[in-house]
Amino acid sequence: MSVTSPQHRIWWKEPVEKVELVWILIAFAWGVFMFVFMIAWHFIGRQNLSNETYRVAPSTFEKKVEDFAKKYQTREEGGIPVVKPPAGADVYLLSRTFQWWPILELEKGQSYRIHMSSLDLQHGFSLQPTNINIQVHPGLEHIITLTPTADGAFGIICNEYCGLGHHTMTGKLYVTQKKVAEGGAVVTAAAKNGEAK
Ligand SMILES: [Cu+2]
Repeated sequence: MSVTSPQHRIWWKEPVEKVELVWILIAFAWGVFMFVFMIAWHFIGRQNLSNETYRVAPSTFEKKVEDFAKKYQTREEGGIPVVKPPAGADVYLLSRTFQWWPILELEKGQSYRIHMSSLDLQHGFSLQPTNINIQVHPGLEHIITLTPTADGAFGIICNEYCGLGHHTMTGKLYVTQKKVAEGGAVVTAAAKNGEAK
């Protein structure tokens, strides 16, 4: 049996069925509502990272990070400085092909302002195994406020394809807990950090 031709030549120009129109309007209204509601996700369910962003020249940012690393470096791992800023400090982390620099060491329960920027291409900061992601652009300094709630060693990976070495672009973030030693002195878990998991 062959397919029969439509009865009328202009078969497609029909008025929109009322039910279809209602559904289009509902879907459109829902889309508009969700667009406006995006702001609410900053407050509900801790979903979006609230951040501040400023313009910065890559060379200026590089200098800031180097000064920061020099000031608070505690040791070195594989040629990369491990930097432990004081609680509440401004913390700097730079991304470049194909590296997150330096290694950071923060204290659990303390809030830090993390400044991030890229020296070359767009990279994606992704803190593993948590669900914290932020796009990092050259020329822009992104600042997030972070309060670690768990201690241990966290991995930083790049989740924005940035070139041939993208898959090797990893970094590290240690979160240590303040401990009171037997002698009463305050030590941090960082002391045995070389082989932190
Ligand atoms: Cu990448």
